[in-house]
Amino acid sequence: MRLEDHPAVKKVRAAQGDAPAARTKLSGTWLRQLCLDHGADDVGFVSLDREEVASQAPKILEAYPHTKTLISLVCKMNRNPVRSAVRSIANMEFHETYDEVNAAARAIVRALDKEGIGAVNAVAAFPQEMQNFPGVIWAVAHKPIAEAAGLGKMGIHRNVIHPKFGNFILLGTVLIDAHVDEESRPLDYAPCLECKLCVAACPVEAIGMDGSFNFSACYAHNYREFMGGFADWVEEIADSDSREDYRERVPINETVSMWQSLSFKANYKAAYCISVCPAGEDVLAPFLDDKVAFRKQYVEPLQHKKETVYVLPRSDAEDWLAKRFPEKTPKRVRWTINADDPFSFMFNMTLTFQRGKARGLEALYQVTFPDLGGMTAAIDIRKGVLSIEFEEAKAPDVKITMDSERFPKLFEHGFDVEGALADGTFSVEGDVALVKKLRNCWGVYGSLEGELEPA
Ligand code: B12
Ligand code: SF4
Repeated sequence: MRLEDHPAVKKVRAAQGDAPAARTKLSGTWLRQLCLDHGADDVGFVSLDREEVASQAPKILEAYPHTKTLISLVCKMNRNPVRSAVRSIANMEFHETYDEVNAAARAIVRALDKEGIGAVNAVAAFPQEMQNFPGVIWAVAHKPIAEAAGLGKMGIHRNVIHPKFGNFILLGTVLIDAHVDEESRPLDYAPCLECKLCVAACPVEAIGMDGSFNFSACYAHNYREFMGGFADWVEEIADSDSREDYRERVPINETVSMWQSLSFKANYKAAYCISVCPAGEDVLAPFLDDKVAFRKQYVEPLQHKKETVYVLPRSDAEDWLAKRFPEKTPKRVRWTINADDPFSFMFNMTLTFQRGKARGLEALYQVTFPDLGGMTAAIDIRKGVLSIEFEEAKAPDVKITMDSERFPKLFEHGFDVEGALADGTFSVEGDVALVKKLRNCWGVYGSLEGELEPA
C-alpha cells in the first residue's frame, strides 16, 4: 500500500486543514489563566535566551529541543502539616504536593497540546537521571527559573520563598515551543527576613548563618532513606557477618523504616528549615505578633524531638548535635558518593567541606599530580569558605605532590602523614602542620571501623 493510501495517513491529511493555526506568540494573560485553571497556584514566564537560565539551556534543550519559553509554576503546601513534629504527617504533605505540581504540569501540557503548542513537564518530583549519579541527576533546576520568573527568592536556607505563600511551596517547570508576549522579572526584594530560625531548627547545621549550605550534612541525615543512605544500608547488610551482627549495626526500627520508605514513599528525616520559616505575607502575622510564642510553637518541638540523627564522622553536624541537641541520638554513617578520579573527588570535597572545622584556617594549597602530567589544583580555604580551581596556585602556602590515585587516601581515617612523607607516598613543601589542618576540614572518608583518631 502506498503511504498516502493508508487509512491513518488519510485521516491525518484530512484533519490537517482543521488544525489550529500555529501561533508565533502566546498571550501571557491567556497562558497564566490556563495554568491557574489546571492547578498551579502561581506562574511566571522566562524566555530560554535570558541570562538567568543560560547555564541550563543545553540541558533544557536536551530534554525538549524546541523549547523557547519556560513556564515556572508553584503549588502551595498546607502549612500546618509541614510544621508538625510528627514527620510522617509532614512527609505526606511534601509527597502529595509533588504529585500536585506534576499533575498541574501534565494538565497544562495536555491543554497546550490541544492548542497545537508543544510542551514538556520537566518534572518536579525527585530526580531520576541516575546514570549521572553522583553528578547532576536532575533535568532542570527549578529554583533559578522560579527566581527569574519573579515567584520568589532563595532565603538563607536556599529554598525559594514566595512573596505571599512563603516557603510552603514546591516548584515545577514546563518547557514550551512558543514565545510569550510577556516576560516575568525577578522580585526587587528578598522575602527572607534573616531571622535565622531555619539555622536554629536544622538538626545537622546544614544552613550557615551566612547562607552557606553544608550539602553532606543534609544529604547524610534528611536523605538517609534515599540514594546514598540506601546504598550505605545495603553495604551494611553486605558487611554483616550474621543476623546478630546486622541488628547490632542497624536497629530493627531503622530496618522497618527503610521498608516503609521503599514501599510507600521515601521518608525525609527533617526539612525543619521549611517548617519553621515565618516569611511570606500569608505566613508572617503570627511571627510579627509574638516572636517568642512563634518559636515555642513551631521551632522548639522540632528542637526537642527525640530522634536518631545521621551524621558523618567528625563532621560539624556531629559537634553541633552534641552541643545543641543532647536529646537527639547521633549515628555515624558513611559518605557513599564514590569518586574514581581527582575531578570527581574534588567535587566531592566541595560537598563534604566542614566549614566549622575550617574555622581559623587561612591557607592556599597547591596539589600537583605527577601521574597526570603534572596537572595542578589550587585549594583555597578562607573564612570558612572553600574554593578549588584546576590551575596553578599563586603564591601557595603549601605545595603537595602526590599521585592522583593516592590523593583521596590523604583524607581517609588513619592516614599517617609522617609515615607517608618518610616512604615517599607524597611530598610537601611548606608547613606540614597545614596539611594536617587541611585534612581536618573533612574527616568523613573511609571505613567507620574502630576509634577515629583525634582531630
Ligand atoms: C539537589 C537538590 C537538593 C539537594 C541540595 C539542596 C540545595 N540547596 O540545592 C538536597 C538533596 C540536599 C536537597 C534538600 C532539600 N530539598 Co531539594 N532539590 C534539589 C534539586 C534536585 C536541585 C537543586 C538545585 O537546583 N541545585 C542547584 C542550585 C540552583 O542550587 P544551590 O542551592 O545553589 O546549590 C547547592 C546544591 O544543589 C549543591 N549542588 C550544586 N550543584 C550540584 C551538583 C551536584 C551533582 C550535587 C550532588 C550537588 C550540587 O551545592 C550547592 C550548595 O550546597 C531540586 C529539584 C529540581 N529539579 O530543581 C530540589 C528542590 C530544590 N528541593 C526542594 C526541597 C523542598 C528540599 C528539602 C526541603 C527536602 C525535604 N522535603 O526535606 C531539602 C531542603 C534543603 C535545603 N535547605 O536546601 C524543593 C525546594 C522548594 C522551594 N521552595 O524552593 C525543590 C525545588 C524541589 C521542587 N520541585 O520543589 N535538595
Ligand atoms: S527561617 Fe528566617 S532566615 Fe531562614 S529562610 Fe526563613 S526567613 Fe530566612
